[in-house]
Amino acid sequence: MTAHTIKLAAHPLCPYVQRSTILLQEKNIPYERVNIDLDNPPDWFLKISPLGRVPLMIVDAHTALFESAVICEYLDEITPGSLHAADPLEKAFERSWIEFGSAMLGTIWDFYTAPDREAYNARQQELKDKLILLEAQLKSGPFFSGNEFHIVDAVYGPVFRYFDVFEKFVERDLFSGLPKVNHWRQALAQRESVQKAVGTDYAERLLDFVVQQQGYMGECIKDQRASLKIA
Ligand SMILES: N[C@@H](CCC(=O)N[C@@H](CS)C(=O)NCC(=O)O)C(=O)O
Repeated sequence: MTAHTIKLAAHPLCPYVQRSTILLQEKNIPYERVNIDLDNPPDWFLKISPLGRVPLMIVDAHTALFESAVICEYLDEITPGSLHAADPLEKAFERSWIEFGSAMLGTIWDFYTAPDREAYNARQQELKDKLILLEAQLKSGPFFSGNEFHIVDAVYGPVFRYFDVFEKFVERDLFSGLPKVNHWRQALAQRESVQKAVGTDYAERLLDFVVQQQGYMGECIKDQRASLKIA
């Protein structure tokens, strides 16, 4: 167990923060969490955060680490056992697909902020294309590289969580014809560390955030909420 003290500057919706908290939980590392208002960040955070982003991890009250990939690697290294493949090529392969997970988060953002139906459908097709690529990489499961949960799995837990919340607003066939992806998604949803990476109000908070973006999905959410009030 690490003897370091760890403070995590976080945000309740951030998928990159979720990666860090999943690692903290998987590796049983005690930490203090401080949520940051990203629209109005406190001065102490701005002083030590070079990019003004979360997650930011303060180790032993003096060293600020940023970028979730770096934070996850550090947490993995200071504790026994590794949540990476042991073989260098397999490890590099997992890291490549961690990068792909970040690209996917970019597409998810473009999707839920798409200004109109046409852009929304186009982004959804891009997501489907990415899911098809993922399907081709997966082995027998339940996790990305097999039986063991690795850092790459911590990256995709938050990715798939978006679609649990957006279920009513995506085409039914987004996840169809992808048996390995669906199996993996289910295994991640059942993992305690993945479940605990967000609060119980996550879904409502995320839907509110999407409405604030004033895109096509936001309008669909508003319509759905209005129809629920009438019914
Ligand atoms: N590449 C970064 C991305 C982190 C990131 O984009 N965090 C968002 C919240 S999810 C943020 O802090 N945004 C505030 C800003 O960019 O000003 C990582 O992996 O840690």
